[in-house]
Amino acid sequence: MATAPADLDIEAQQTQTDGFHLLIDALKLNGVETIYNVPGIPITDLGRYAQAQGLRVLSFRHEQHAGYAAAAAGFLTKKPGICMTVSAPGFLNGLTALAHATTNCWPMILISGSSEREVVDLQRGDYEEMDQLNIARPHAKAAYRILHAEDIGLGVARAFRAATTGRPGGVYLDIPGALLGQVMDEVEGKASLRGVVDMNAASVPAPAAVNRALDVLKSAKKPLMIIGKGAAYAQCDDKVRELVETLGIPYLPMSMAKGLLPDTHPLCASAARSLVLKESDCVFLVGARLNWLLSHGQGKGWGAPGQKSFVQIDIEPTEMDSNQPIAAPLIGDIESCATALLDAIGGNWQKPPNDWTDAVQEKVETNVAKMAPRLRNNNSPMDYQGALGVIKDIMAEHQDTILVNEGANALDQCRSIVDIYKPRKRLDVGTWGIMGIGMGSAVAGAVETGNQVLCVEGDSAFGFSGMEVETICRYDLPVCIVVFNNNGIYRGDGENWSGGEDPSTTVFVKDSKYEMMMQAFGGEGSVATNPDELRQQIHAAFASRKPTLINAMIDPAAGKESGNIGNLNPSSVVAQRIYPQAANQK
Ligand code: ADP
Ligand code: TZD
Ligand code: MG
Repeated sequence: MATAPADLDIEAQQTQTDGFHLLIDALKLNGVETIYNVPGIPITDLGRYAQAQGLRVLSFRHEQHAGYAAAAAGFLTKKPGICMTVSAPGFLNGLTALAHATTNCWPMILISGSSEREVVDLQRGDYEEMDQLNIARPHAKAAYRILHAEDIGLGVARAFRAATTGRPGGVYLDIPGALLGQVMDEVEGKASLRGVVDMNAASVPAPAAVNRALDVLKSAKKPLMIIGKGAAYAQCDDKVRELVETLGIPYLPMSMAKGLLPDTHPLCASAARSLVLKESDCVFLVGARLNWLLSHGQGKGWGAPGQKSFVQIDIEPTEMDSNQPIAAPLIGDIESCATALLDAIGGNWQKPPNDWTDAVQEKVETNVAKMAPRLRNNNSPMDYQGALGVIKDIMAEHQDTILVNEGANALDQCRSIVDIYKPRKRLDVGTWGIMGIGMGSAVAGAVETGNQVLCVEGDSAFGFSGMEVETICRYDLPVCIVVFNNNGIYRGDGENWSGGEDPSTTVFVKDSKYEMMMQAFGGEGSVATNPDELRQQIHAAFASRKPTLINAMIDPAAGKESGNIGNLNPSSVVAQRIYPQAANQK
């Protein structure tokens, strides 16, 4: 049984350990190397001791960004990313990121200190009082609280198992401050810890399901694969590639699956997206959900209703039929499913008819050729194509670079223009399309891989996490941030339709000097007014590997309202009548 330190005499203390060290050892036993953290009561010493015990503890300026870093680390490494926060407000700041991890099916553990249970539960008004466990529960895959030092091993094991096994997600672990100070016998304490065995346990599909899937795929004349970030997460890159190439089916990579196969692969149909979504008669989803990002598999862009049959690989059984009827569900992990499919195929597979694959290839070539000259302009101020033409070249030259991307136009255009060549090299706004993942993802990208990071950030998007530039400088990370500065959200030329003096709701201070934010902390800051300057400045940043921010001046009139998803905005019948300016501004 755990006891409070005051009850022990000095001699006994020599053979005791405490909650702090049991928790650190439990994390280490489960493979944790890095903690993304913001210190404060009651976890300040937990961070210090963890650092002293050989963990890398990176402190951020705001918990949300520590959390986004942990979420991205989960995606990149297939192990839970760990975020550590103080109670109530720190916890809530981190919770957004935990919900983001859960939504994206990434493993993450949010460890938050909490106040005195006895005081919180009677609502007596403790320092940073909050019933955190109950608040976390609906936003997490699982949520646990550890009350006794001897349960630390159990609680941590539960958290790792829940975060990783099956569909991954975010787990909340509530650590009342008093737990950290509890003591128990060191030998017993050590024996109470558990390392989770087979964390990402395989889940093998039933043979009948494999045969059914192959039958549906065989009967297709115009099949299409859609590969999602679940497949990138699964880290069975060679198997996925073998599956695509054996089947010979054109594929669309979802945003964070770009690079799982190089975007320049002959079967990549990204540049023929509209054609393949509309014309295909069978869609094979591999670690991708038919959610809003794919218009739920319906609507004009998907061709006539009932035209397609669906095959889907997913580790989560309830994903099947969540939007369209799935003719052949393959419930299992991607590696096991791909292996089973390839084994069942053996050497016996008839690739799809040439008229389909040729038509797709032709459309890809036409569209790529049409876009090419637009990416070569040297306009000043820049448009998105001119600036992204440079980024495209840089990513082709430096294929291990991790590209972090957020914004509206800055996101949508970058996703379609910039090719990715290797798996898990693109970190972006994910399933929610959130702004603010930028600097946290950049830190995780640099720390978890050691690779150069290049951030393409809308000026609004950057603002959500801009203060973490100090974090990037403090740890001297090889991060080059390009702020696409068009003076605002979507566009920088919005007007206040009341005629009043306040700026429009979507514009910022004109020509803001974002580069000075980097200079303030000792990094390199510069301004690029045309694509040639941008190229030169990114080359310099990559050569030095110094924290760099390039303020890239984009034409304020170049963007579209909400980028590619303006259609999701509700429309007002009154507006069309009384704000004639609205027509000019979109
Ligand atoms: P995207 O946004 O790229 O389309 P989603 O996040 O919508 O991708 O979908 C990812 C899917 O992958 C989720 O439904 C998740 O359950 C699934 N998934 C995650 N890991 C694995 C895995 N190892 N094997 C199979 N499916 C997985
Ligand atoms: N808040 C959060 C957390 N997520 C969001 N997605 C939004 C607000 C709404 N939003 C977008 O969807 S994109 C965007 C916001 C505020 C910024 C777009 O402006 P930008 O990019 O400067 O980042 P462009 O290049 O000007 O379009
Ligand atoms: Mg902008």
